[in-house]
Amino acid sequence: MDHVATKPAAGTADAAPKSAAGGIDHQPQETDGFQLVIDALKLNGIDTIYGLPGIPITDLTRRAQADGIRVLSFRHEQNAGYAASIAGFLTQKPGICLTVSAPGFLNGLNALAHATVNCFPMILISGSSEREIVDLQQGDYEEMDQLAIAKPVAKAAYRVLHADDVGVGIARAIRAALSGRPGGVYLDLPAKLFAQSIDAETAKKTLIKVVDPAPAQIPAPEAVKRALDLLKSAKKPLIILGKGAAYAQADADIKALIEKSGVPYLPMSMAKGLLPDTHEQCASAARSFVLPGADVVMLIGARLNWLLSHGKGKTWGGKSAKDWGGQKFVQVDISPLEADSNVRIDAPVVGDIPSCVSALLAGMGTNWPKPPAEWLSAVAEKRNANVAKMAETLAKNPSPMNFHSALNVVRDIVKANPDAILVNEGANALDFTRSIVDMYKPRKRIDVGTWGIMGVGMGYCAAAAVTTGQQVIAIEGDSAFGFSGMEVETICRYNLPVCVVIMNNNGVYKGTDVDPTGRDPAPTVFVKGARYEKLMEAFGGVGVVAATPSELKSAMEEAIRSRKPTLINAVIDEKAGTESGRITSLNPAAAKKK
Ligand code: ADP
Ligand code: TPW
Ligand code: MG
Repeated sequence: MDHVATKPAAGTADAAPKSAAGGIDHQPQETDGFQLVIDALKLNGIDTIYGLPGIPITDLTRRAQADGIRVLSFRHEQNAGYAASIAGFLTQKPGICLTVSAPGFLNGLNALAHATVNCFPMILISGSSEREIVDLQQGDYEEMDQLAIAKPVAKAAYRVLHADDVGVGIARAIRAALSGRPGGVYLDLPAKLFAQSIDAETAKKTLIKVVDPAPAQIPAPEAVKRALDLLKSAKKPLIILGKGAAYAQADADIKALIEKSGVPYLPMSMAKGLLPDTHEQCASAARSFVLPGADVVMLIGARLNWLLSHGKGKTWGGKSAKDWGGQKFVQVDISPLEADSNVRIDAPVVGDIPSCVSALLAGMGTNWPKPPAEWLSAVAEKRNANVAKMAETLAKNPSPMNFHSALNVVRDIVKANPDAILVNEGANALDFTRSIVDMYKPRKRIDVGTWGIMGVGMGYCAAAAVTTGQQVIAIEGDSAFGFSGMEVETICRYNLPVCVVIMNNNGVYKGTDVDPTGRDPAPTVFVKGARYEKLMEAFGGVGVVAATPSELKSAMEEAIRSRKPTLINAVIDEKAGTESGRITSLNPAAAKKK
């Protein structure tokens, strides 16, 4: 296929004149910056752009669409950016977010930073103003030195000034986003670039189809052996799977590694479902037992950041907040800088996860010893006790509905629809969903990620629906939903199979706070009994209020049956939540409040 579409050189008629013989005359054909960007993206298999039009990229969105790229237009760039970032996670292709200059760029920047922090491949492409005017600070329309501002939050940042550099610019952006540890890349395209004309034949030669954009990184045999020796020596081993393992798409080998080793494993939030959460080796329900109890821990695509209490302190059995719990760590990661970031890593295995996991599997041979039965039965006992305790709580049917009784319904719906993608954000709405709703397949749970940010919700829903074609179920705190709520119009416009469930407890964490002075609503509360479902109805989707588990169940079932955009306003007891969900301890004011 010829990827360089051409247009007649300026001054010629639209249709090229026929020669006497009936063939096309060989006149020089020209192309332009707009077209080269589109051609370069298509040449590299990029089929979707998430963006928001305006000067100078409006025609880029139109022409990309006309050329067969799917262009999803959002109501705010932040949501387009989050969509692009998670498209990158789900597909291993960089998600593309396209914005206008200064304010549009800044709106997209949050998502670029998010992609970098979460190790998702994404490219933020922003139009920008005239370089000469920006650099002399002469006050151009939307003047801003965008490249400089993007750099600190991007894995890489580039600017293309000339049409014959578009091919290199896009190739570098793709390589930077995908190779090694994936991340967010910024590509600055000044307005003048788009209008530049260039001979089409010459231009075609400048385009680059990136060869092997995420090259395998094979771990050293001695690193693999060191890791296996350590794991074999363990009396109480544990494996932790992170979202890097989910991203890597080495699902069969990861399952084989876990099962061959017999080691209990903990999935981090977005690694849930790599193996079904109901797997007998899954230790999620015994988390606070296995973390301090383990003697050797193998991390696969998971960082020892705050989400794992930095590998030390009381969570890990240490005596005080910074005290080491005594665990030895194996860390499988593509980034050679990750080891020793928080505690000593005794066996770093640096490489891409598919290569590392297959090398580990090969090294384990055929008669790998199972971990001591004592450890396995202690973990199983703890897990079973906690599961039984949770089942009791879930079986209760309080009025008004609480998080547990509502999520008990969601849990059954997800079990019956294991291919559906679950989007999740909020505080209590996040923490309870993560622990109550089991996942059964890889990359089916996408959430607030490394920063614990609110606002990913509707962008994630759109990208998940578009990239996978699957039903999407979003479990949203009422506050969390508000950050991207206007995108229900986008979801309706593209008629995406998204069912949004708002856990509506009238506020951030809960809805009961009051202003001690009596003047205003408290900072954490919203309008009581807000009718979020009407927002969906405003754009032609289905809105439902669910005040009981059975109402929630039938509304969710109908949404999944019809695949219509649906918003269910699940009325939750406003007293039900706790401050900051499960991370109250990170709150500096929390101690004072008591
Ligand atoms: P979680 O939040 O689930 O614990 P993190 O985002 O902290 O996961 O960690 C993901 C890790 O996975 C990062 O350190 C990243 O370098 C690593 N990673 C991402 N992709 C790959 C890959 N293909 N191969 C190896 N490691 C990867
Ligand atoms: C971009 C701080 C963490 S959780 C949360 C906020 C505002 C909302 C919690 O209320 P919600 O959930 O969603 O109703 P629930 O079930 O507990 O009532 N701004 C950003 N990110 C974060 N994390 C915050 C603010 C925050
Ligand atoms: Mg709330």
